[in-house]
Amino acid sequence: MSSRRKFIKKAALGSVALSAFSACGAQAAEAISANKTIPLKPVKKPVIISTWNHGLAANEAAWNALKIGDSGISAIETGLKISEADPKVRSVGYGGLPDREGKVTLDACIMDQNSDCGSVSFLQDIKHPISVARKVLEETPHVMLTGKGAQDFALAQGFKKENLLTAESEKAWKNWLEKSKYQPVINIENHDTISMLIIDADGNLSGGCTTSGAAWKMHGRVGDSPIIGAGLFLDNEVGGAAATGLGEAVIRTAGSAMVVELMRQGKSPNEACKIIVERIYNKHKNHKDMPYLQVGFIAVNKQGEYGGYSLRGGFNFAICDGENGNRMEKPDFKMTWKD
Ligand code: SD4
Repeated sequence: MSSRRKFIKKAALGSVALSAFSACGAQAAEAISANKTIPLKPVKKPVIISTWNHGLAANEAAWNALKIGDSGISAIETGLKISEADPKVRSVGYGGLPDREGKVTLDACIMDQNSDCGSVSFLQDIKHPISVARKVLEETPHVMLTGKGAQDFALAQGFKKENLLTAESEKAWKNWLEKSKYQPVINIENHDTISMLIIDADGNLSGGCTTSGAAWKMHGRVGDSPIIGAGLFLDNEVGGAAATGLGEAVIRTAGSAMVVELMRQGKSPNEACKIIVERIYNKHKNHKDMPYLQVGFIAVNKQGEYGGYSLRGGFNFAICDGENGNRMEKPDFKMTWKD
């Protein structure tokens, strides 16, 4: 392409991008403290929704990727890598809290508008599991790679081995070792997965999840986050959903897939998330996990409506759209931690 044609194409892209992308610039990326009623009307696309406070920085990076013309899954990867690289985020990637043997083991998955997906689980010593998951999608005939096989694949793809256990996380593990009591501390103490959904300017969906999983888990434990249908699911005809919280409960109920199926039947994202949280509550109300059970879902539908709901209070998500900027919202929840 001649440089003049390239320039014209870029300039044209720029004007489309400017109109669609004017609202979520770097300056807009300030947390608006929440409790804002989530609109039931569609918001202007693109829409990026991510779990928890660290979703704000991830959204901003994903937004900037879309703005320069990257695809939805590239934007997912770019956004989630921010949390994975941040040692202050003690629940994802580098700096994640380890298992009971002091090993940081990571789970991640990614899914695109064509329902193609890639996933890694029980991956060690690789800083960006979301990028390895994307390579599984693009470079293999498979959906999931796990453990040493996932690590060998990552190394063959040019990823480097790194020690992901920071001094802070090692200290926290040593403190835990003193009593070695296993009780998952999910969604409190800031131990939180990042799950992200994007609906791009053309209305196409993509999504991803990445996590170090439950702190002090058994060595080899895999949660919901790398499991398509549990931690993440989307159908480009309908919408997408993603989870955070006690992965075992989300797997038992095929949580994210069920949220999408309810949206297919006409439920709004908020309603669909609420119905599945109620189902999880009903299945677990007499279960041994109930005292520490937390699950939260985010969802977006094809029209650009979004929502979320959690079992217990404390859950929030970052949302960035074409008209309201990047901000935090707190969805409704069923009960408090005292209930
Ligand atoms: C897991 N769902 O491994 C993840 C943990 C999580 O907020 O979401 N924490 O079970």
